[in-house]
Amino acid sequence: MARESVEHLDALVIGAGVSGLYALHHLRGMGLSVAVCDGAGGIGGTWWYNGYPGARVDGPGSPFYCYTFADELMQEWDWAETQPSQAQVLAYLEHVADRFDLRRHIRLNTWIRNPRYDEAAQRWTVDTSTGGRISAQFLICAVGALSTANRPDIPGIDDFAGECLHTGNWPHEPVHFAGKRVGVIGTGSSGIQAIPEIAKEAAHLTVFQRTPQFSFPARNQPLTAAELASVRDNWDALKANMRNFNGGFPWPRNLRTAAEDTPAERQALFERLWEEGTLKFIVDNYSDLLTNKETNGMVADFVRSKIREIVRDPATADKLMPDHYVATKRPVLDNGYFEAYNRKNVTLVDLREDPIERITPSGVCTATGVCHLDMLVLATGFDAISGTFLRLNPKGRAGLSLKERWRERYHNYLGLMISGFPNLFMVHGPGTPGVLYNMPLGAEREIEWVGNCIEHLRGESLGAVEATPAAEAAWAEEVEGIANRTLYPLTDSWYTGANIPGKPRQFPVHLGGPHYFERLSQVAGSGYEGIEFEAARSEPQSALFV
Ligand code: N01
Repeated sequence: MARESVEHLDALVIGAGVSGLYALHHLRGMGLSVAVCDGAGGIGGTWWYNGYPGARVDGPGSPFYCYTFADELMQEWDWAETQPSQAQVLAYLEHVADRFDLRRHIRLNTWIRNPRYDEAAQRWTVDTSTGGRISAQFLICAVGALSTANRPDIPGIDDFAGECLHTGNWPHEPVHFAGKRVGVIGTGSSGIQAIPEIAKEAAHLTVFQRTPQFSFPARNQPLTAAELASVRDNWDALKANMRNFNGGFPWPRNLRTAAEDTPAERQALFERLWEEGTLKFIVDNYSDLLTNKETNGMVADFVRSKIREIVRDPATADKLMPDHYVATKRPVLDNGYFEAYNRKNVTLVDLREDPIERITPSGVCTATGVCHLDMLVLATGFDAISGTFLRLNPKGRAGLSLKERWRERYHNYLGLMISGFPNLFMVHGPGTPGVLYNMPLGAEREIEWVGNCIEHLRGESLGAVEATPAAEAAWAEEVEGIANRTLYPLTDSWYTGANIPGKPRQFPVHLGGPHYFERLSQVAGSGYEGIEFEAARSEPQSALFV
């Protein structure tokens, strides 16, 4: 390709989801020339891809899954439900893109390929799927923590003759279940949201469950005008609380431990939280839920008793009994999941006692027989957190690929930088609070820090910025040290990488909540401890794009 055809930018953002949209807004606002490329046909990232029936925000409640950078967004956008649907969140992101004139710097249907660092130029070069080549001083990987769908390696899966859809890559055309025999493999958040909706329409639904899940009532309901007005009136205080409280939502956690209450008080708390619904069942539960096996066991017993109350057939209820520590797999919220098993057209197959042997053109063959199906829905999750960075596989100093660098561990500093990969920043990468924090708010805060770091570099006329290996080692100890004080690492989950065969086992989420962001401030305030800046080797390339 001719040298002249290379486009020069200050920053290239990969991904037009929640993080990429804000990265564009923030970095462009700093005066940088920025473009966003995304392989999808629309903006929204995760919210563009996951349009399966029942998909909705499964956090502690609306309208706090949102950006905070512009107050007018909260004042102008009418959130309609306490657990907004995928369509509502996508519409909100479309509104943000229009409101802040982001679209002119976003290129859709454009995959980034072969990112490589040029040590002499101190810049990244990438090829695009549309035949272009871009050179950028900074590469911002806003590629998503749950964006590489996990298609299970079940023998015969490609032979299935009916429609085979993955929840994480759902078609944008209407999908019809009426009159069909549908199979769903997977009972994580996506499967549990989709199952009650598919059951309402399908002739028959067979659910293939490998691990039973703890799921709590979402209790989705309309957000009233009075509730929204109250949030708007108190937005400054609520916004401050979102930053101060664990998880990035504006409610303090319950500070009591289970041992401080009597059995009757504990039962009353669990009942109240169950009735209230939303992820508050976890957030407002006892503070030692995730550190004390006994407390966790009490909560587990309570949820199991609720499953038995809801599911009428005792044999089906038995199969639905979860046996891991509550909330050490991502807690699930549902709108009628357990109730769906009371329908005549829903069957549960417990893969622990009746494993899938293969998929045939006509259905799923388990140890005990064949289940004939017209449609198969794979709700089998994602190669989470590290997966999409590895798929991008940037090549840093001396051509070292990320796949080689991360062969055994996801080395990183602050979850934002990787030694050997100068001028590359991750958003919601391994080592950030990412998936266990309010993701739009977390993205804003991570990107603000990245912006400050870039401003520092440019202010000092430096050319490159890079984490040191020593800082990475200390960071790994910090992240793991916090995780090891909890029950999380004891469970096989997508957090630990156990859902992907061959993936290194590592708990890559910083569980410090607001403490993580204090650490970011400390690092910047100390003159970027753990980070090396390199003198500029040449005059900055003039930006050809504004
Ligand atoms: O994926 P999952 P998900 N054979 O990995 C099973 C977020 N999210 O898409 O547990 C049979 O949780 C697997 O079984 P097991 C949220 O953070 C947010 O549901 O590994 N089964 C499991 O049951 C969530 O946690 C929203 O034994 C197989 C399921 O498939 C994350 O995304 C909505 C299998 C996968 O569950 C991922 O959720 C939805 C196999 N070969 C999701 N392979 C919001 O609304 C896997 N499974 C914000």
